Amino acid sequence: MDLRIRSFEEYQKAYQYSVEQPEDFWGDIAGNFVWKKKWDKVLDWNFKEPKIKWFEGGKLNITENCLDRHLEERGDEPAIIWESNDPDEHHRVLTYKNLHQKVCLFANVLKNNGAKKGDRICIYMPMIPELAIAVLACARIGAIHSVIFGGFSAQSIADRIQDAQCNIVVTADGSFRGTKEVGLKNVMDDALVQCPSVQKVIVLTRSRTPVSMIKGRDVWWIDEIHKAETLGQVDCPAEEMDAEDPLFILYTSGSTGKPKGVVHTCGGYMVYTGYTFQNVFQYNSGDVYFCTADIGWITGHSYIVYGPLSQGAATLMFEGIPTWPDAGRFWDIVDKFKVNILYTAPTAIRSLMQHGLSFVEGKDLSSLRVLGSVGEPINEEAWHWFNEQIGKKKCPIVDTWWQTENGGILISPLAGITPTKPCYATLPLPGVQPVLVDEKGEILEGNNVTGNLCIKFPWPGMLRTTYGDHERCRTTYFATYENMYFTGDGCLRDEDGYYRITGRVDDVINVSGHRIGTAEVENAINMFTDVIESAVVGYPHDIKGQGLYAYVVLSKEARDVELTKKDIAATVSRLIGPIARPDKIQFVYGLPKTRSGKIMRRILRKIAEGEINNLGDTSTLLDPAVVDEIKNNRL
Ligand code: 6R9
Repeated sequence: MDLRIRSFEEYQKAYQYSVEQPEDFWGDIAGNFVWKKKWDKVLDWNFKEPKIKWFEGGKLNITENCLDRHLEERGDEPAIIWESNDPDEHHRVLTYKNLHQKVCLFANVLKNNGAKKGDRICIYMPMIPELAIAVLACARIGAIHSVIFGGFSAQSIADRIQDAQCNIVVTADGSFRGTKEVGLKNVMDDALVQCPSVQKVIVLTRSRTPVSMIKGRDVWWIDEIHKAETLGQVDCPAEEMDAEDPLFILYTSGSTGKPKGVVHTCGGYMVYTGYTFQNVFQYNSGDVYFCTADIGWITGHSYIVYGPLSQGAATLMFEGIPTWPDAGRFWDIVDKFKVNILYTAPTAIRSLMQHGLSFVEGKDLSSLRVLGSVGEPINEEAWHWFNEQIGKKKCPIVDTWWQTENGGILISPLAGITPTKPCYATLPLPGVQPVLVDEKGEILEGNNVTGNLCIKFPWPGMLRTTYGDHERCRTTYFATYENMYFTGDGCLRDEDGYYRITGRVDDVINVSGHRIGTAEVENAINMFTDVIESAVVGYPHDIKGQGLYAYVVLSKEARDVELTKKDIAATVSRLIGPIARPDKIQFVYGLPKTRSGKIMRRILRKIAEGEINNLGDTSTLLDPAVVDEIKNNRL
């Protein structure tokens, strides 16, 4: 069976087949990939433990699918097209041949520095081709990569490196973002003080930011490449991996505790990202595909690197930001490279919208055929602007809903095939069985219902565990409702059976498409010297989708209120990273609590949203007077 769905009837057929005979369906799809040895059993699962095994007994290496298998047919075609932060720096094109060579060479560098199959390798790099090369080189030798987004603090990096016990770090001196130069190696050095497991740090030169290099531990990327070349280590056989061997760890925030290391495995993840890339975007050979995400997030893993490359696509990587040198940068890139498929985030669309149409006018966007959105619910205004001003009403918009834990897109239109509706992720992809449940866990049948979104059957790209703590994986995702994966999202199914995601129903806040756990931010705020306690909630934000609103109780009156707020924000930045800085901080005398001491976030959320006349029942509060004080002083 061919991977590609070409009509709505084909979609319906594939969907039915995938539900009635999931093992046959996914076995057929997996047949489109290169395996060193075929699997013995397509699926073995229960959501109780949970235990999820796809393609058991199958042997493969994902990089053979992303690189080697394309060499003959499209070795000289672009694999990665790279656009610098600086529009005056020449762009780079890496063909499949180039990329294959560079990955093999760097894989040997990793080996020369002690890397082995199963090792965890931390990657903290700018959005340059070497980041993708490092990721693929890990996969080549069977090491498990853990990519950390460039905006995280030293403390967050240290937490992640310790959790995974990484022995090697790959980083760069610094990165460029707009007019800013951001140090990476020095942040990493601060983290490494707490990370005795790290034996080697490989440092790429990008920004020429001065860095410290520790003898015996730190080595330059370029020197190591030269060494490997001198030794003639140009080839690197792809390590034979079990379908269920881990491919990577990616940390993500939940409603409680520290971020969890979501684990994805080689076989299922490969099949799922390749299949969904083909079908959602309807990629045609020769198309230029541009996903504006950062490889530090799951969207970058699945839809800049693995999905597109396994399908032989030309994937465009952009180092900079959408608003520099001006708010027309995305459109310049589309024009320059004749981009056919553009996959971006609502927060970017809203921010560009706000700058006005002058940045769109005069740009040739006629190459665009498909537009995509991901990361958070897209509001109606942004959807229409994207459709009219960018797609000129001729490009289908695929509003793709999925999560880090899912590996790939779960609910989305197929471009040009599924009729779209503004703000709707529409229908599940083949193999995905969504259900809506009410608070009690009853399944809501039929249409025109709203509930919590769960998935009742496994799909190949789903997480297998959370690193080092399987029980946490069970309690977070599989214990809320029996025999179902719980997404944490609220959702509506309309009269046509179309799905519309309404947002998180747990204590996770989606700021500019980044998941931030309220507990994490509260813990950081509470580390500030004069803070007794705090509560963080989300509120609607014009550009970011949601902003962070912090209510803080101080032990003594702040000497300088504004400065203290800045100090608290700086503390959060230091402990988590700038992405978690609260947008608003309100000092309060107390938090609204029930008699059992539980903070009533519902009330705080309403106040932050400005709905102060509709707070609902406050009679169970220990001290209802605190609510008036908070209301009167709201920001
Ligand atoms: C891929 C990614 C996951 C959370 C998810 C949901 C929100 C993502 C969405 C969407 C509405 C969409 N989300 N895509 N909400 N419509 N098309 O973003 O993963 O960073 O783990 O975030 O993002 O709330 O639960 P991740």
